Amino acid sequence: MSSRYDIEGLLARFLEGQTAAAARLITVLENGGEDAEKVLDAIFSRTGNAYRVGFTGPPGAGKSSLVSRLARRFRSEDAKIGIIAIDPTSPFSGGALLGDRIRMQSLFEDPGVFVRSLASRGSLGGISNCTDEVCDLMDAFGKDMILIETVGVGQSELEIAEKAHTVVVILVPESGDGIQAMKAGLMEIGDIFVMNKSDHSDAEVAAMEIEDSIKLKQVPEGGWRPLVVMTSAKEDRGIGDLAGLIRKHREYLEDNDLMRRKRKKILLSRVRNALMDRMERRLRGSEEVKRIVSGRMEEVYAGRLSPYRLVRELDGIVTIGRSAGPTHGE
Ligand SMILES: Nc1nc2c(ncn2[C@@H]2O[C@H](COP(=O)(O)OP(=O)(O)OP(=O)(O)O)[C@@H](O)[C@H]2O)c(=O)[nH]1
Ligand SMILES: [Mg+2]
Repeated sequence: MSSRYDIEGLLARFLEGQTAAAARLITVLENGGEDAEKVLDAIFSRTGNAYRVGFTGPPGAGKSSLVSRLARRFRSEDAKIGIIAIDPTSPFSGGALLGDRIRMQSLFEDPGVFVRSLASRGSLGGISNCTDEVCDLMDAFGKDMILIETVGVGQSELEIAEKAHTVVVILVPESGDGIQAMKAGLMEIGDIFVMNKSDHSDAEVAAMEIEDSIKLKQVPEGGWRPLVVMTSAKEDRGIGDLAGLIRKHREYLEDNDLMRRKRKKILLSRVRNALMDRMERRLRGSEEVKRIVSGRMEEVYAGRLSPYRLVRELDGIVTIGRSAGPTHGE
């Protein structure tokens, strides 16, 4: 199969540190398929160094504003930063619901900050299908820290906990966010809770509510009890405190050998997912399976053959792996 891209050329320029090549390779990853796999194979040995921080919270809480402030802060300490902003796919949710959202792309002219938006899997928010892969690419590109912003509206954003070393949950004083956060399971995944927009009244009370619910949380001996910090991205306050807490959580993971364990866990689940993905693609693409299934369905409809029996028969007949189907993203 001929490639749409000059992968070798792009990789060579990527290894020279060319941002344009990195951006192009992310597009290759987003499109999936054999090209994406080729890229991932080539860069894998260079990954495993970047520290990933996930930011989640309700729409408009100030995630992008805070991530931008933090990125500047880390840059002043000379860290190379990658930012992944996961945007809702639907054009409808972009306007009214999200209001005057801050777009990060335009905020940075600094080549030490690499910003990329990815389309989310769900139309309201959550994670993108290729978050791990794009993190790998930024990691291999030499980024020390990767900041990932997801919109916390459903369940899928909880997956950020499997991709980030530290999860920061951003809440705002208004609209009973604290209660919402607990309901949505954010309480379980947050390592750090931020009460942003502390320039508004009620921020202190709201932060104390969060503190109270964290006190009730069961944390095993020697485990991490989430910390709370108040910030104002607008007035540039509390950013140093937040950066300090992220560092503290990182030290906790390092001191308890949790970084290595987390990496192993992530890699194991990636192998599982890639395997399932591949098997499914092959199965879907198999003409033999299609032919046999459609040929026998009348018997199933008539009640003479159970679905399970049909699948057992298929299991014996089909050699999964010979007929590769269309690859994902095509
Ligand atoms: N008063 C006040 N406004 C803020 C603060 N932080 C962000 N904002 C404003 O809140 C609005 C939303 O900020 P964003 O940073 O886009 O929020 P977000 O969480 O990234 O939003 P989505 O990505 O759309 O979910 C913008 O108008 C910001 O200027 C803050 O600390 N105080
Ligand atoms: Mg945002």
